[in-house]
Amino acid sequence: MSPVVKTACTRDCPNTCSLLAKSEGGRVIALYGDPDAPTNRGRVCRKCPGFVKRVHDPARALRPLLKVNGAFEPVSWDLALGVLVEKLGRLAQTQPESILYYQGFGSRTALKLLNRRFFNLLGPITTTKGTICGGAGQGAQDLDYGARISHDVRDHENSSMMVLWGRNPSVTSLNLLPVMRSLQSKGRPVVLIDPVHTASVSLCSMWLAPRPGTDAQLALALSRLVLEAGAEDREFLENRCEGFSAYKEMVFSEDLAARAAACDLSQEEVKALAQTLMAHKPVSFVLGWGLHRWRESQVTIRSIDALGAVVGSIGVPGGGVSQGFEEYQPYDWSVWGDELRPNRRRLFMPLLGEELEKADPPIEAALFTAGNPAATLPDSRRVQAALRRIPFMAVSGHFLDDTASLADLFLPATTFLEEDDVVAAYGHSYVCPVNPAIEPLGESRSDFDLFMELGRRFGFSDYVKPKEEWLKIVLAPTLQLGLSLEEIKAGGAWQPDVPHVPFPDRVFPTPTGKFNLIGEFTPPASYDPERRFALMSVSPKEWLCSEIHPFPRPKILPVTVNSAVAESLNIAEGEEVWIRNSQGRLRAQARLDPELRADVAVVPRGGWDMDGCNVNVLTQAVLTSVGDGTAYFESRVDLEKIESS
Ligand SMILES: Nc1nc2c(c(=O)[nH]1)N[C@H]1C(S)=C(S)[C@@H](COP(=O)(O)OP(=O)(O)OC[C@H]3O[C@@H](n4cnc5c(=O)[nH]c(N)nc54)[C@H](O)[C@@H]3O)O[C@H]1N2
Ligand SMILES: Nc1nc2c(c(=O)[nH]1)N[C@H]1C(S)=C(S)[C@@H](COP(=O)(O)OP(=O)(O)OC[C@H]3O[C@@H](n4cnc5c(=O)[nH]c(N)nc54)[C@H](O)[C@@H]3O)O[C@H]1N2
Ligand SMILES: [Mo]
Repeated sequence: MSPVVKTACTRDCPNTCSLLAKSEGGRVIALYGDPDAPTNRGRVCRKCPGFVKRVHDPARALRPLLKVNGAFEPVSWDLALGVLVEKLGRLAQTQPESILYYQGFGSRTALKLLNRRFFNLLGPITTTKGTICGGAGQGAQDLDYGARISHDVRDHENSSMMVLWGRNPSVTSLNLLPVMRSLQSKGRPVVLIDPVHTASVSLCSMWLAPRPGTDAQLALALSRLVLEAGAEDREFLENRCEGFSAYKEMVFSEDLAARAAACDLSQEEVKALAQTLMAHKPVSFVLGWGLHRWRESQVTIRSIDALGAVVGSIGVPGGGVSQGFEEYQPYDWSVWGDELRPNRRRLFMPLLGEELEKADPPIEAALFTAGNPAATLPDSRRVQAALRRIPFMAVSGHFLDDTASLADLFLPATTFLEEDDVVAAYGHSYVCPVNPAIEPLGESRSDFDLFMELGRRFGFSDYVKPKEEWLKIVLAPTLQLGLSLEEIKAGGAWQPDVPHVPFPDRVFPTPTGKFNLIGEFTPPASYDPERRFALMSVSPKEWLCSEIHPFPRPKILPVTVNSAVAESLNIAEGEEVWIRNSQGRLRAQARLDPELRADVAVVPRGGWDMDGCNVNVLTQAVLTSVGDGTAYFESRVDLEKIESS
């Protein structure tokens, strides 16, 4: 009989689904949902079967490769590590700041805390700051609540209404689908707010498509209608909030007509949503990461937090403005070892191209793990040019993607199906086992094995420890709460210290103990207003970020636009178009959707530059003003039919 192991998906996705992996003769032959897991309960998403193919894809790079005269040649691990240790060792002695470590978002398991520890032991090297994922939301909620703490996914069943705001659960949040269905079966509305006509629209009871980036106006309009009706949570606003009078003044500074016009919704739509909010309490607001990708994301998110306060959602069962969980919550963060190097240099990840150009001293050697910055960072051509200038670049990954192909040294990494680890989630609070379904393929090595070997070669004797010992150290805070590693490894467990309902006493970890209401709002100016379309590079259903696999990778980027707008531009379904802006242009294939807003062009994110599918050729590198996130969606474009000659 083929062995079956319990494991979990470690891909960068909020669901962190518990899985069963079946193998035969060193191959994974099936991967499916663990029916015993309380999170995904046997379900998996469209990406899951692809992971098996990805692991065994003939294109996977399974040997260390060294670039000689511009071409990769297979070398032994011993030689590869020798080269890496020589470069890092020499620079660590002379100018540690000229070493860069870049840890991507590809995999954030417990043992991956040790990657950064190695570099902290090595010296005051350069690393990154800021994020290309969810920093803006975190920063915004820290301002309001003092800490970003979401309602447990199990608490959403207590909601009388759910508002999904800038989230696409049909693609990215499988675990929310049963809750959405269950609420609706009891007559409880599930509302979607998204400028894009996504696959989630048909799963919801109401859909509002505001002008992208203007959601704060909608939230303020809704607050005004609730306050005018006297349906607000006055006790909370007056006694548990800072800044109610300034907030109220801001809310009443514009009328409904002006706000509705600003977010390009009809007054009737806004009123209908306000009525629904007032008729169904408690409301859970569930935010997505789409909201984070605007320069002034914090205004949007803080306005939604404030709306949550107005309708009485804060600190009550079935309420909340939930945005995600701290995936490092179960771990002892001191393992990172950052206190060893408090003043080291950090380059902004969202601005990496420019940061590398300016770096003084310049980066001489870099190691990239679990990231594909040449494709996933904004303004990617500038990033690529800067990466090319790094004299020695090492990449640990799975495929020779846009980043790996620029490397001087490639180190083959294992996938999660070959790893022994533990993983927590940013979409729920269940800690999951990562158990190997198969032995590492080819010569691939886990990050853990790579870094332990580097530690050994550098003589970091306290660093080099067996895996189980490190797991117990990293997980110490959780194990102290009574869970055992054996229990986690046998199928997972809920984190004991995560509340179902945060802030139940309505006291907040802010300086005053009160919830901070946003008090200032200047409508953000559009970044590139003369261009017709907001370029919405959203999560594709079939793959995750740049981990495209293994069906022949698309060689042309699909772009979806409104049908009438396409017609006015003389563009028909399937025709080729240029998507262009001041940064560059990309060839794409038009898809038409009559229900899409007229001012958006929607493309899947994560495509590779070598396939001509990398949308980040066109995205500007702009930091969010709070949280050091990346304002990918500020970029605007025009479309133009490519006339066949
Ligand atoms: N299949 C699949 N799953 C994934 C991923 C993937 O690439 N593919 N990526 C993973 C990662 S890294 C993350 S961070 C999560 C992301 O999970 P989600 O946040 O659910 O996904 P996104 O597609 O990034 O954004 C969600 C929606 O936000 C909308 N949006 C953008 N701007 C605005 C705005 O101004 N207002 C409003 N109301 N909506 C807006 C977009 O149109 C989009 O449909 O998913 C994870 N899961
Ligand atoms: N235009 C646009 N761009 C975006 C976004 C957007 O909305 N629009 N969203 C952004 C978001 S939310 C995110 S999270 C980022 C993600 O961007 P990245 O951090 O670059 O992550 P991935 O694209 O998932 O690439 C991960 C790489 O690491 C490798 N890998 C996976 N697991 C491991 C491992 O355990 N060890 C090692 N050594 N390698 C591993 C994979 O093979 C893959 O090559 O993209 C961002 N880019
Ligand atoms: Mo992300």
